[in-house]
Amino acid sequence: MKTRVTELLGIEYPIIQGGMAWVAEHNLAAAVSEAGGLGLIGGASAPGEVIRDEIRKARALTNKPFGVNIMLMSPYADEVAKVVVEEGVKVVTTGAGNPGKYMEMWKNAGIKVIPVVASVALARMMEKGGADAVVAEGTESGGHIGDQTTMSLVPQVVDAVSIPVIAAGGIADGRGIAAAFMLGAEAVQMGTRFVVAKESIAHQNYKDRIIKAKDIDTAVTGRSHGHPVRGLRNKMTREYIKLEQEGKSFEELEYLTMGSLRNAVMEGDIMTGTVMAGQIAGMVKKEQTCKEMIDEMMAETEKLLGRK
Ligand code: TUI
Repeated sequence: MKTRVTELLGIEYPIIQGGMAWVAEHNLAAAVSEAGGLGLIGGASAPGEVIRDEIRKARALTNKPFGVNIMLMSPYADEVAKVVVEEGVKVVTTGAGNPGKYMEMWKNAGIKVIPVVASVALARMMEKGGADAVVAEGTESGGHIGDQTTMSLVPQVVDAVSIPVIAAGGIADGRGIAAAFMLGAEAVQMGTRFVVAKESIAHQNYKDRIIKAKDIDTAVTGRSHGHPVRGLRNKMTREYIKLEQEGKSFEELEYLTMGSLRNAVMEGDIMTGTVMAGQIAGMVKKEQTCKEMIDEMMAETEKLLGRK
C-alpha cells in the first residue's frame, strides 16, 4: 500500500508506532520496523545518552528505518534533539509542544520531521516551518491529549495543509485504518494496540489491564491545570480527579503521578500507577507479535478499501 508517507519514510505499510514513554524502547521499535511499519523510540523524559543507547540497540536489531519521538516537555529535549542528529536518525516525531526551534537543525541533517499536532493552527505552522508530514492526534489517544476528536481533526488538518497527514487516536484495527484513509490520512499512528505486542516490555499487569478494558474505562486527569492525560481508570485517577474537583493545584497533585508511569509499565503497579491508554483499549483483546498485528490489519484494510 503506497502513500506519500510510505514513500517519504521508505516503509512497506502506512503504520507508525506511537512514541510511548517507557513502552516504546528498542525492542518494540525494531519489531514494528521489521514488520514493515515505522517503529519509534520514545524519548519521553530520558537523558540524551539513554536515547543514544536505545538508538544503537535498535540498529543492532533491524536494518529497516525507525525513528525517535521527542517529548518536548522533557527537561532533556535539547539534548535528545542533538543526539538524533549525531546518531544519523532518519525520522523524528515530536509531541506535547512546538518543535519550531529544532526544525532548522533537523532539516539540515536531512531528518524527516513529523510533529504531532492536535489543532489545525499548529499543523499549518509546522508546514510553514518545513515539516515533512504531521500526525493529527485526536483526543481518543492515550497520554497527553488535545480536545478534538480524530473524526473531526483529521479532515480539517487534511484540508489545511498540503503535506501528508497521519491519523492517530482511536485506531487499532483495519476498520480504523480504512476510516482514517477515508478522512484523507495517508498513514496512521497507533499506540495502545502495540502496548500489548509480544515484543512490548510493558509489565504483564499493564497488558492485561488493557486487554480487560471496556469502552468506558479511560479517564482524563489534569484537565484543570492544562495538561490532560488519558489513562485507564484506577485508584490514582479517582483520587486525582476528586482532588482536582476540590480545586487542588498542579503542585499539590504532582505527588500522585511522580514516577507513576514507570511504576505501571515496569513494575506492574496498575492500581496507583499511571496506565496510559487510549479509548480504543476496549477493543484490544489479544497479545500478538507486531508482525501478526500488522499483517492482520493490512489485510483487513486492503479488503475494506477494495484494493485486494
Ligand atoms: O505527546 C503526546 N502524548 C504524550 S506525551 C506524554 S509524557 C507525559 N507524561 C506525563 C504527563 C504528561 C505528559 C504522554 N503522552 N502526544 C502528542 C500530542 N501533542 N498530543 C497533543 C499534543 C500537543 C498539544 C499541544 C502538541 C502541541 C501543543 O501545543 C503546542 C503549542 O505550544 O502550541
